[in-house]
Amino acid sequence: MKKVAAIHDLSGYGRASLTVVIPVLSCMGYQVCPLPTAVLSAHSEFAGFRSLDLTGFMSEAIAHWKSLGLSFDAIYSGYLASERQMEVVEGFFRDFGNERNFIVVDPVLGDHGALYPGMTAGMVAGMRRLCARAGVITPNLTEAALLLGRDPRADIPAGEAARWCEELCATGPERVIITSAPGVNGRDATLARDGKEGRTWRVTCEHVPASYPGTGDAFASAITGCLLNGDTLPEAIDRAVYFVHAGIKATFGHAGHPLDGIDQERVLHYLNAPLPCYSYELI
Ligand code: PXL
Repeated sequence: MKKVAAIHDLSGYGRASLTVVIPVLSCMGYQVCPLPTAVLSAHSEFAGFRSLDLTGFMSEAIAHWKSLGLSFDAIYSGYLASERQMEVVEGFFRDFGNERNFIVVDPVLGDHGALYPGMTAGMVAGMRRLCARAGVITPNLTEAALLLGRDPRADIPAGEAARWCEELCATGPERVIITSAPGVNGRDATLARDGKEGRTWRVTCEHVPASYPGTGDAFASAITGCLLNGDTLPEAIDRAVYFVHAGIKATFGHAGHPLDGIDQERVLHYLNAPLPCYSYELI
């Protein structure tokens, strides 16, 4: 059984982080080993959320894992609750990263042109350092702009995000995947650059006029599972987009509260279904 160290928070309400990461990767047949970064009453887009920072506990848990001699096939980090945590996670990458596994960093910082509540400039800098040590990073368009020091509120033309993938690759990660980028004809694009191969891929899908927190976690978890499965980079983004889009459509059809996230429970089986067709393109 392949094992994934999952460094994310546990949000009690509103599907995000570990409540998304664990079901997606378990459903794909991987053992998830959570290293919780914080416990929240609900994800941070709910006003008045309460958060318990677990930075001190993380160091103790890591020391215990080292004493157990654990190893992982993938290391996958997401929402971190403090600048100090970024250093702890950097240490984790140094201690547990090796030539037989890979590191995925989902640089959870913000969306729709703004930082999430509680995120600071120092945390953006810390996330940049973590991304430099990762094999794969999965920023949304806002996070890509923040990592590159650009204005996250600026509208960008279709095509610009592909250049951002190249720029982000030059900062360290071998593979850069940018989600929620503008595509042509009003479609949404997901772009993936393999820096070693020097190729950039694109998958587009219909734009759905709704926004659900946690879709980035569903996407990055599916990417991690697909790469563990041996998918190529374009196959992985194709499958992850297919799954997340199914989740969005399953949710968009009813009048539930968008902050509850996507109805993943109704679409988890898509993760193990054959793709109806490939839609990736080389750009
Ligand atoms: O989906 C990313 C995420 C993870 N964890 C927490 C969040 C968010 C996004 O809002 O608030 C606590």
